Amino acid sequence: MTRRGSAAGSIVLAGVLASTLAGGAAAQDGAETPTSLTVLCTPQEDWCQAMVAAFGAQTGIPTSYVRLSSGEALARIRASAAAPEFSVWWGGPADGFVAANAEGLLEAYASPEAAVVADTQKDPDGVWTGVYVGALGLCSNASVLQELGVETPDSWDDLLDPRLQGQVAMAHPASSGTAYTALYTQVLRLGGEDAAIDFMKQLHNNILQYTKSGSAPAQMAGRGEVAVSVVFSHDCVKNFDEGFTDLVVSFPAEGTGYEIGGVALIKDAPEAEAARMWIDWSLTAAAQEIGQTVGSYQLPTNPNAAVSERSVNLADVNLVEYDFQAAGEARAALTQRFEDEVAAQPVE
Ligand code: S7P
Repeated sequence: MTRRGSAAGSIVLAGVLASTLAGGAAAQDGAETPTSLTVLCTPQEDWCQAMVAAFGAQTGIPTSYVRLSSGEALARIRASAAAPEFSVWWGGPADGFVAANAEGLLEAYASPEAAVVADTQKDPDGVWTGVYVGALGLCSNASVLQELGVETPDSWDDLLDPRLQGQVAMAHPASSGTAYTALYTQVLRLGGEDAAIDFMKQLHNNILQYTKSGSAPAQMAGRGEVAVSVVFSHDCVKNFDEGFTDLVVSFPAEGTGYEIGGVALIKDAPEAEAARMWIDWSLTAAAQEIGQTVGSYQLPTNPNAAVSERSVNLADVNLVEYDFQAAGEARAALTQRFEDEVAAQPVE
């Protein structure tokens, strides 16, 4: 089921009726119900819409959102730090939250609902809390691969095949949390930033385009514009289900990265009470089951939430030991290196 709102990018749910203030979304005792909430939302547009609609209906708080990729979100929070535009940031890999926190842009909030979330999926100081998990995969167009005579890739090195020149798409790590996960995965599997940049330089020869948003490359593969895209596997599944039936997911056998999608309170949030209510609610099982109603099959962090059969089974995937703190701290310098040493260079 896909629910769509009236406007792309931002919607306001004016005049929604309050139902029960239950399930992790109650105003504090004696406090008046907040009058508005603006969410900075990083996952897919239809998931953002479904989330704000459900939260608004449950709490009676008119809730709006702006959808931005991780790097753009970080830049917007930074730019509006003196008078924050948003109160809560929901979604996007946790290393983006670590990077924001390093700049003093977030405020710790240890939600009582976070107790059920594994310690490995939340910041020990309550700066960010995991709301979903997803694995980085390769999303290929089977027909295009067949035309090229190339097998479905199941290794990072398979992407360097000269027959794939101009046939690979991924996002730019500066704008996209997905692509930054891909870049930092190379650091972890190859043992350092220099080796990661070297790998990306080789891959650059096969890249058709670096997109702004992390999921756009899956659509490019779906349309047959490229043979392979580097995306979170759930974004490949979503595009398959939406009609791009040539798509096939695979995982690099030597190890792939993963994300913990986070939620955090923005420093000096203008709607701090409503933002805390959003955080509490987004950690409940009911809220974490909304994604699958719009074809977003990230794994919930609340162990009581139902898991879709369309979600990846992480036990089947060889994951690198992703260090979100180190990845977040390295983000600014490493994305600059990527821009200077990889993206800005001509194809050899
Ligand atoms: O589409 C859902 C999702 O893949 O989007 C988030 C992603 O980081 C946002 O897009 P960018 O790569 O453009 O930043 C993921 O957290 C989420 O799983």
